[in-house]
Amino acid sequence: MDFLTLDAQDYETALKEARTQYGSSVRVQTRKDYLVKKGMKKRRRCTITFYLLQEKPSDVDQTIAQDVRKIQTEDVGQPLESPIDGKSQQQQLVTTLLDGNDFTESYIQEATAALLTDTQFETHEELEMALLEHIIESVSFNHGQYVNPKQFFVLLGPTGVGKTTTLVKMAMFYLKSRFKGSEDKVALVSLDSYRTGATNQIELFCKDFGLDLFHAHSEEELSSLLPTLETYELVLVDTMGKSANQGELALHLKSLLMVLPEEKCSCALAISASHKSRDLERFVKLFSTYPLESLVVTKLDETEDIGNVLSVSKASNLPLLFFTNGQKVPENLLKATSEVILSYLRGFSLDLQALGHNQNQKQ
Ligand SMILES: Nc1nc2c(ncn2[C@@H]2O[C@H](COP(=O)(O)OP(=O)(O)OP(=O)(O)O)[C@@H](O)[C@H]2O)c(=O)[nH]1
Ligand SMILES: [Mg+2]
Repeated sequence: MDFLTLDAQDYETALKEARTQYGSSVRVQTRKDYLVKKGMKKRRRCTITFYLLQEKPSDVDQTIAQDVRKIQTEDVGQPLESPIDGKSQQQQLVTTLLDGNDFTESYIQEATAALLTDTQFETHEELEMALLEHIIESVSFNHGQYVNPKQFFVLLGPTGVGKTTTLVKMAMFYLKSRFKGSEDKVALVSLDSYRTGATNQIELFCKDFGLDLFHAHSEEELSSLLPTLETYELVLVDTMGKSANQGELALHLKSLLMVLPEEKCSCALAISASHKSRDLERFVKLFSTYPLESLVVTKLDETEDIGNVLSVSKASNLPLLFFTNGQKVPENLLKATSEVILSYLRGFSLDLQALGHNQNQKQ
C-alpha cells in the first residue's frame, strides 16, 4: 500500500486539502504536528500520512508492526510538537493508556520495561506507535485452527459465558465458509446434560438451522456415537458450564473427553470480555487442567475495554480464536484479528481505525 503525505497549517486544513485532491477515499494513517520558526515567532504545521481506500491491497505482506515502523521512520524533517520529556512522563503516558484500556498491572509493568528501558521517545505519537506495536505483537491468534479446524472442537468455560450460542455460530460459519452449506459435514454434540433447559436450548438452535445434534451423557454413549461422529468433517462439542470444575462432575467431563481421539481434538476456553481480569485469570487457572489450545472471547458488545482479555491471553500463552459481539445467531461472530483489537483500544490520539483497516486488508 502506498502512503501519501500532505503538509498544511493544521490537521483540518491538511485533511480538507487531501480530500479535495483525492476525494472521500482518504484514510489518515497518522499525523505529525510540529513548529516552524518564522523570525522570532513559531508557527504550527501539520503533516498527515494517508492512503486511499479504493486502492487494491498491495501484494506486500507486511504486518501491522511493519506499517507502524514505516510511519515511525518517515522523516518529516522538523521538530515535532507534543514533545515528551523524560522517563516519568513517558511512563505516565504508557500507564494511562494501558490502564484506561483495562490491561492488568503485570502487563503494564512488562510493557513499560520493554518499551522504556532502551528507547528514548521524543513525541507522544512515537511512543503511542511503539505501544501499539507492542500490544499487537504481544497477542497471538490461532490461525491454523481457524483456517483448518481439527475434526473435534471442544468449548469449555464457566456457566453462561456463551458456549452453546458460540458453537452454533461457529457451526454456521464453517458450514457456509468451508463446507459450502453441506449440512452433513458439521455436527454438534452436547455433553451438557446437567442443567434444566440446556438440552432444549441447543435443540432449538439446531432445529432452526438444520444442524445435526447428538447427546452423550456417559463414556459408553459417546464411544458408541464415535463412529457416526467421525463421518463428519467438523464436530463441535458443547460442555456443561456450571459443573465443569466441580469435583466428580469435572472428572466425569474429563473422562468423556478422553473418548475423543486426542490428535483430532482441539479444546478452547470461552471467556467473557465483560469479566474482570481477576475473574478471567481465575477461569484460565480453573480450566488449565484441560489441554487448552485457544481462547474464544464472548460478549465484546458488553464492554468497552479489551485490555483484560489481551493481558490474560498473553499471560496464559493462549492464542485468540474467535470473538463474539452480540446475541444474534449466527451473525455475531468475528474472527479474532488485530483489526478487532485496534477497534477496541481507546485513548490513543492516532487513527486506530485506519491502522485497523490497513491490517484487515492483509488478513
Ligand atoms: N451480549 C451478548 N450476549 C451473549 C453473547 N453470546 C452469548 N450471549 C448470551 O449469553 C447467554 C448465555 O449463553 P449460552 O450460550 O447459553 O451460554 P453457555 O456458556 O452455554 O451457558 P451454560 O451452558 O449455562 O454454561 C444467552 O442469553 C446468550 O444469548 C454475546 O456475544 N454478547
Ligand atoms: Mg450451554
